[in-house]
Amino acid sequence: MDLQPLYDSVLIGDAKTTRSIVEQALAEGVGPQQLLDDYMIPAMDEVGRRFEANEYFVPELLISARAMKGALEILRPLLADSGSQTIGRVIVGTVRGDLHDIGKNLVAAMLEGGGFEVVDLGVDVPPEKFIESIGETNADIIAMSALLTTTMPGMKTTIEALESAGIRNNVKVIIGGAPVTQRYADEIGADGFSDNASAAVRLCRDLVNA
Ligand code: B12
Repeated sequence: MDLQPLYDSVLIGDAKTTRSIVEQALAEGVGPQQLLDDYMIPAMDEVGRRFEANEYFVPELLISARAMKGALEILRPLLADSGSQTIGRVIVGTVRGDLHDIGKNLVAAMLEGGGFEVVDLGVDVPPEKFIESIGETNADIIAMSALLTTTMPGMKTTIEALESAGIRNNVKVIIGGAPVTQRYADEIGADGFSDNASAAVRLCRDLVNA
């Protein structure tokens, strides 16, 4: 099956076509991970490149994101469908001021698929909410996402808040999102970083020694 139209439909934000190609590809036996890695994520990267080059503007970003999210609703249960038992609990969230959630949702879905229980706090999550959630869930790991250079400092603030609350040693912290780097993770004292959702699962497994 030629899947180039999947790339094109995310790129132009055609949600209906995106969903129907995904459904058809799955029915023909194409794996959900391949659809994401080879077509859908590259299309979002191209959306970002066009935005940077002033060829796309916010409305185009929004409609491409809507197409991506619609198809992710179909893929998410498949990514999560591993049937394995819980090996740890992870709180995921996009930091304060940041509304980007496609990458965060992918990380959450892959973690569920990798056998973790996921508590998803959504987007625009302030440090207090991460801390409150540790108390409520007794999670092993906090996974923070940021897509804006202006919101990345929220990761540092959250780690500082964990320290002030005296619970920094009770929980591992991992970070990610397009502008985030290993260097930044080291700088703010995070326990791990990865630039993609599959590696995030390996990272969490290492951190809980699973
Ligand atoms: C879609 C999109 C939007 C959508 C978001 C919709 C949604 N529900 O998420 C909308 C239209 C709302 C949007 C808004 C804005 N956006 Co925007 N957006 C994007 C775009 C095109 C794609 C992001 C995306 O979904 N990528 C696909 C996912 C799969 O990739 P990802 O998020 O990087 O995630 C992967 C990894 O990073 C990693 N990962 C992610 N999180 C985590 C967490 C952990 C713990 C780990 C381990 C790994 C990990 O795993 C993921 C899967 O492999 C990017 C460009 C880009 N290429 O990044 C710009 C981009 C992020 N946006 C940008 C900007 C400027 C904005 C706005 C300020 C625009 C405006 N003027 O209003 C607003 C800000 C709104 C806000 N307050 O958050 C800039 C940021 C520039 C900067 N340096 O800060 C970018 C880079 C575009 C650009 N090139 O200029 N945006």
